[in-house]
Amino acid sequence: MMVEVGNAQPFGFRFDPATTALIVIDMQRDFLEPGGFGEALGNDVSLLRAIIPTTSDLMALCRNKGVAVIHTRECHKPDLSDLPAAKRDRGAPRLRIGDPGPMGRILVADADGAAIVPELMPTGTELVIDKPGKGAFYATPLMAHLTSHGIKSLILAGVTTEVCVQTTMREANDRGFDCLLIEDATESYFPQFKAATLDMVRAQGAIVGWTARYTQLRDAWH
Ligand code: C5J
Repeated sequence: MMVEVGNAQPFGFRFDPATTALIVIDMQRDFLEPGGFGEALGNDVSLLRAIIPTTSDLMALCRNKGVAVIHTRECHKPDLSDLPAAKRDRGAPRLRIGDPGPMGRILVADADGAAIVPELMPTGTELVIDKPGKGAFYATPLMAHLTSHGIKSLILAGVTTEVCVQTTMREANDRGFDCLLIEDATESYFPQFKAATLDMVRAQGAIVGWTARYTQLRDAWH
């Protein structure tokens, strides 16, 4: 049965839970905890931690309704063969990708820092996509997985709004998915970038997709 989030922006978002998945993007210790990559880039990670409770509620809602929860992690192979020099050298952080940090090597797949924060742990059966880029479709099996499961709509959450979340949402939109971004389950180190991203996404009649608050989705989904 179709669900309509009537107060989504810029207008009502309709989806069929049977053909919908939730993608939770990069809720990793390296972005959310002190000592990780986010902090090495000079950011205040406490801003991002604030969305953990809402994201947890969103995951519980989707699990309850039988909607698949897919997680992504931005990380690289231990030999860094999937890390372009242009990415490693950008931003002049205190610690670069692959360098040893307090939580192991920064953004390397088997390091503690690349793990998803304990509060949002995937269940044993949920798909976790490791991605070397900002978008979750680039160099990953995500598209093949969504196609084989008949998914047509995506609910999105995670960090950071203007980087990996927006990139993934744009990739998904170009591939034909209807996307709803949950406003209070996504965050940026820069509040003005988050606000601008939400505006960009829903401008021009949902040119990239829709946004809604968690409670608006929950209340629409009886
Ligand atoms: C960034 C991300 N910001 N997950 N990664 O480098 O948004």
